Amino acid sequence: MTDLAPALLEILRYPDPRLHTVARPVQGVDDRIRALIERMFATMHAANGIGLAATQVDVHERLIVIDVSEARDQPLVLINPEFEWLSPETRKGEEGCLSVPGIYDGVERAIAVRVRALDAQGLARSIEAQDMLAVCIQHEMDHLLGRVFVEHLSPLKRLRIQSKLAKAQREALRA
Ligand code: K1U
Ligand code: ZN
Repeated sequence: MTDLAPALLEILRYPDPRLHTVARPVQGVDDRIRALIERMFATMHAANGIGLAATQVDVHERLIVIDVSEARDQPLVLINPEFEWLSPETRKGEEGCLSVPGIYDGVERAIAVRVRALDAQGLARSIEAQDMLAVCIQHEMDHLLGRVFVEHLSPLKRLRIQSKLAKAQREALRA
């Protein structure tokens, strides 16, 4: 028997207004959600990302997949995540986003977090994270609130990014 690879999902691109939708809680962790999780991991890996929020694939439910490991063998699923604690200490680090391709800039984030969430079996977990995992969780939790990382940057930087992306899109259409 051959296992079919999960179908990839389309990732919304900034400034698509759907990226500003606030996600609603997942009502039940069932086979529909588990199939979505599988497709989100496949989509994230195919795009060489370390995280993906359901918002980015136009599903407006509180669901995140993450894998910050080098070997891509430490998948983390956060369903209905809520912060329990954010460290008062912050650090500015470089971020990217699969919805804002080719743009990287510094964002100030808490250096450690604790999050409560359900896993893919529907079990409640409390996860402590630091370094890249903590940054990635904060970035993805922002997506669920309809926030894209460029909204942490100055209005001037945001304008420059928007025109750079519009130019790239015009060139792609002409090619
Ligand atoms: O949400 C996303 O679009 C995924 C995003 C996650 C993320 C990367 C870096 C900092 C915070 C959150 C990405 O995976 S962007 C592409 C990427 O693989 C990457 C970019 C910069 C550093 C490390 C990874
Ligand atoms: Zn992102």
